[in-house]
Amino acid sequence: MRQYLDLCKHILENGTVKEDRTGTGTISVFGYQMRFDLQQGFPLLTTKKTAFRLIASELLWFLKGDTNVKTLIEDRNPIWDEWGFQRYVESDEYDGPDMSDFGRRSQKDEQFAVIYREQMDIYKKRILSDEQFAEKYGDLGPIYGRQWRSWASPEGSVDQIQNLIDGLKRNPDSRRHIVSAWNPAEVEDMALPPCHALFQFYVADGKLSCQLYQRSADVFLGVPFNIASYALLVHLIAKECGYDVGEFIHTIGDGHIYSNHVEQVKEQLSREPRPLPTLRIEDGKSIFDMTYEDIKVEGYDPHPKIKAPIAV
Ligand code: UFP
Repeated sequence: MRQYLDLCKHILENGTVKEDRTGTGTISVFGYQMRFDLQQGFPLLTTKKTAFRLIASELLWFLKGDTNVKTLIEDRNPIWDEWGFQRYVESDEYDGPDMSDFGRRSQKDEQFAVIYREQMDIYKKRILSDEQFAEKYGDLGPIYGRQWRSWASPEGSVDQIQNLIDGLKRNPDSRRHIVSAWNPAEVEDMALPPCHALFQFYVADGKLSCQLYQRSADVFLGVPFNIASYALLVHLIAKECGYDVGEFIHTIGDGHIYSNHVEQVKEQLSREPRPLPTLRIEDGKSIFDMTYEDIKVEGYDPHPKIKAPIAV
């Protein structure tokens, strides 16, 4: 994963100090591209331990068209917890302690962090036990799952993933194998406007490739997940359509390192990358019916985890 370390180095050396929505501050570049040949191994970061189980569970959740955090909480996957929680604490129904700006405050104020964790725990337990509550406060709005599987149209809805699979089988040479999560009419209603906004698939020599346009990329926390998630998507779609895997091409818009991740990034740059793991997907299931237990990485031997605060 030299490609990833090169991106980190490129930002540290060429980036501009830039303010951002979360108030954390970043070093940022605009426009960057990485290529991963998926025949050379599965691109899961080896310079820090990266939780593949969470990545697989989130991708399968997108592919099922699900937009409710309940499924992820059932999978013990915390990736979207903050976004669901935010919807609840900003609603009229919430009457607990003040949770405004909980992301930043819980990082700076240990006393507040304890109360925040308590409230988050209550929220998650209620999502799991109270169906009506989950329907109302677990839903993250028309995010990826909705746009991928049922983009609203005047005639009903468009299943972009099914269309992609059908198109790749029927007409591999087409230059129109595109899926967009960026629905301008609905961006306002989403818990988080899509970061991985649009992707295109491509078939040549029996191999399937994908290029992603990611408008905004948190290089330390988000990007290792995004790379592995799209590499997995290529494997899944390739299996479904009967192709070998080709390349994943990752094109980034605003690529940034948050100011409170700089030390962690430098720590990673001091580590030597290790051989990439490989991926094994159980046979016999459609990609829409899989669970994360059907997907395994093998031979993954990363350097230890590196902790860093997330900017909400
Ligand atoms: N982010 C990623 N990858 C993702 C995702 C979020 O890097 O898959 F969902 C980061 C990018 C940015 C923040 O730091 O989350 C989103 O903020 P904004 O909408 O202001 O770009």
